[in-house]
Amino acid sequence: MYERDTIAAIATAPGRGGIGIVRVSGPQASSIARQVFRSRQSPERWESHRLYFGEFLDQHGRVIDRGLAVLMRAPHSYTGEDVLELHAHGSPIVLQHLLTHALVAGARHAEPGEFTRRAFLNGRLDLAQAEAVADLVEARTLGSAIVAARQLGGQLSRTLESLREQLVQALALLEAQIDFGDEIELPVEETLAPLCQIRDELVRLRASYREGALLRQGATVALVGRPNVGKSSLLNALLGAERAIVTEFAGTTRDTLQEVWDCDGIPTILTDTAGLRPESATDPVERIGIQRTKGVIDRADVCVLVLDRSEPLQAEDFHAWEQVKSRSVVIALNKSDLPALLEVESLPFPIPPQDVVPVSARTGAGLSEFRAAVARRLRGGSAAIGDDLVLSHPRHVAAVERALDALDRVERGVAAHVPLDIISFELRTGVDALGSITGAVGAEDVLDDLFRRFCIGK
Ligand SMILES: Nc1nc2c(ncn2[C@@H]2O[C@H](COP(=O)(O)OP(=O)(O)OP(=O)(O)O)[C@@H](O)[C@H]2O)c(=O)[nH]1
Ligand SMILES: [Mg+2]
Repeated sequence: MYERDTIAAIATAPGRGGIGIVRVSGPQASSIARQVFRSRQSPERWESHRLYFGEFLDQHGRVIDRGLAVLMRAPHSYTGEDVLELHAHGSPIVLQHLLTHALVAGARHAEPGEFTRRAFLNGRLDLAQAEAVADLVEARTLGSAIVAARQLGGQLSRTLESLREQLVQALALLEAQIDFGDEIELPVEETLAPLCQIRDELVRLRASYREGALLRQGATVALVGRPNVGKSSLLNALLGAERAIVTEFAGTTRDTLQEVWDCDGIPTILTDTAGLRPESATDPVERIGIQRTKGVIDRADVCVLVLDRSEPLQAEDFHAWEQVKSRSVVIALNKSDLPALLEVESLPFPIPPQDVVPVSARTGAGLSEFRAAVARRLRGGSAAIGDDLVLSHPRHVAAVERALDALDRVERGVAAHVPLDIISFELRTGVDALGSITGAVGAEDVLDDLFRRFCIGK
């Protein structure tokens, strides 16, 4: 367990803001409220979860701000302890002095993630939910936030708990058979029949990991092509901002440029690259740029080959295709606002038509179809999973794999008529694997690793 002292931290992001919050959790929360906050009613008599107006005091008793304070009494708070929140104006200086006063009044400065760690230790959140808090704070697109919010809401935990519960029931029946085998007339196949359905659900969850990992970890997309086809213009159009330099001269972009891009909910690093030409045709600076482009191609999850639709294909376009053809590719037929010389159907590259999208960086035409095509390629050709539950953590998918392996061994064991206690052992391995996701089993080793990812005050 943990030492039940009182912790405090500034909970809002560093820098100036409209409102800044100092958060305190632990048994001394209300006595600290009495010292740092002056209101008409003494905090000991405050109603739980109600905002009170008053003055914030520094450690010398000087008024440094006016604002609101709320006490959320245990166990109905984020941490499960008495929690005090001081809502001041968001001046970093005021917040720092307010925090200092709380520390002088008896609190200790919180470690990163310590509030959430206490929430876990007090049973307010399970491990999967605590992980979701970190994911939510870090989410870079709405899609990532929605996955994390579902996990925080306990949807994943409930599904896994229910599967684990069913495994436990099968295990109990099996153990009864081991102990009282003579008196129970139940074939082991029947006892283990529910395992089939559990396995199907676990297989579905395992398959959802690709989508979950994409939304949580993001992906990389590279814009590639010969000089002057409009790669930089396309990057600017997709971002809605003039980030890359665009000119009518071939060879404008010399170095790679990376920007964060929301690709239909998938957080993506979009890279603009130097135009590709056979290296023999280039000067030393351009050569280095092209080398970098090749490095980007090797690392990208999807390479976008940009072609200029208003011109016939050139040797350099074929050269660029050679560089990307072994990767996952989407073709952007750019400059579609001009008279077209290239058509989706007549391209000489072996690529499915749905992965070729006419666009115009100039007018913005086709950009949403383009985003959808790239997102589909990032998902390996499948559509978004929508409202279904997804696994988004490597730790979770590893546990599901362990559970599935155990169920396989159970099935093989039954077929080979191995002794029931060995089957029961394997089944228990599966139960524990699922339990490790929510922290019902063996949470200790995960805790330190997890909470290191948090910011202080969360
Ligand atoms: N009409 C039209 N012109 C475009 C479009 N996209 C880009 N251009 C023009 O094409 C020229 C080259 O654009 P860039 O974005 O610099 O091309 P790039 O592929 O980045 O070129 P490098 O950096 O040299 O490899 C510029 O004059 C752009 O204005 C488009 O969709 N329509
Ligand atoms: Mg460029």
